[in-house]
Amino acid sequence: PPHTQSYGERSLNFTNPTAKLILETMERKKSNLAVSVDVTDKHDLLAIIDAVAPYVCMIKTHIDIIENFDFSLIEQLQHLSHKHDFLYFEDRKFADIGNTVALQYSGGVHKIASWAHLTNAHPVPGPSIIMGLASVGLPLGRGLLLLAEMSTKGSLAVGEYTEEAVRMARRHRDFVIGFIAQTRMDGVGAAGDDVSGEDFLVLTPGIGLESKGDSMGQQYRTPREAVYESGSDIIIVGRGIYGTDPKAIDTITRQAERYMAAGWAAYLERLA
Ligand code: 6AU
Repeated sequence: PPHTQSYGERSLNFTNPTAKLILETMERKKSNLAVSVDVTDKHDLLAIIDAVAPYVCMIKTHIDIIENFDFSLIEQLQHLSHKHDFLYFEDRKFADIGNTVALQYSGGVHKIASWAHLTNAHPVPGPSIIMGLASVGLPLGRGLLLLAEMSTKGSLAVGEYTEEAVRMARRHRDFVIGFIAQTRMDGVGAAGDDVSGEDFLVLTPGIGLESKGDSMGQQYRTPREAVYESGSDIIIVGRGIYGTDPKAIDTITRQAERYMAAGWAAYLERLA
């Protein structure tokens, strides 16, 4: 089963170039940490990325929350990813018909497909959302994650919905490389199909070492609970790292180092 293989070995389980690059980067940097930098000022965004980048395999953005966005920011983001060897995941959570998501993914002011290696989508519209996004992303070698589960209290993405999300992904392995989920999804909802050797990446948000949640329904588990107990591949950490003061760069750097160590220790424990 994939979660007992090393990240490096698992790059051979995928044909999608972004999936391979993610796994090779994790192996090279010895990091299964993605930092979610949910700040609204582009200067804070760039400063935090520059500080945490040595400890991450991936930076997750919400590019539409940036107040002072202009396209030169994208060039600066790309400079940082080359300097520090990590990938970008734009957490856009597409959820519309194929034609609309293709336009949202390729166009507008953000031109997400031109710079984000990875993005995500809600499976709620059915397979057409994958077809729409793949029409833009596949020729560029991009990857897609489906939201099979959510970290929030009362999430509707459970049971049959989660299983159907996995079946949708299974039919589009060239583009859908994994899930936003709280547990492993290989073989879920297989119903007689041969899924031996199946490998999906599992990226898990809702990670915190101190807090158990926030006042708006977010729920946190530790890196060890996610990676060792639930078989997650990448931990996504936001406020646990950047806290409440985006200018406190030294604290942010120390926290990134700490979450990286916790995530990697849980992975080594899982392999052993
Ligand atoms: O660590 P936090 O709580 O500060 O931030 C978690 C980040 C946020 C959410 O938009 C995102 O992870 N997220 C997602 C994603 C990544 O798709 C899904 C989910 O179920 N829960 C969640 O928090 O940027």
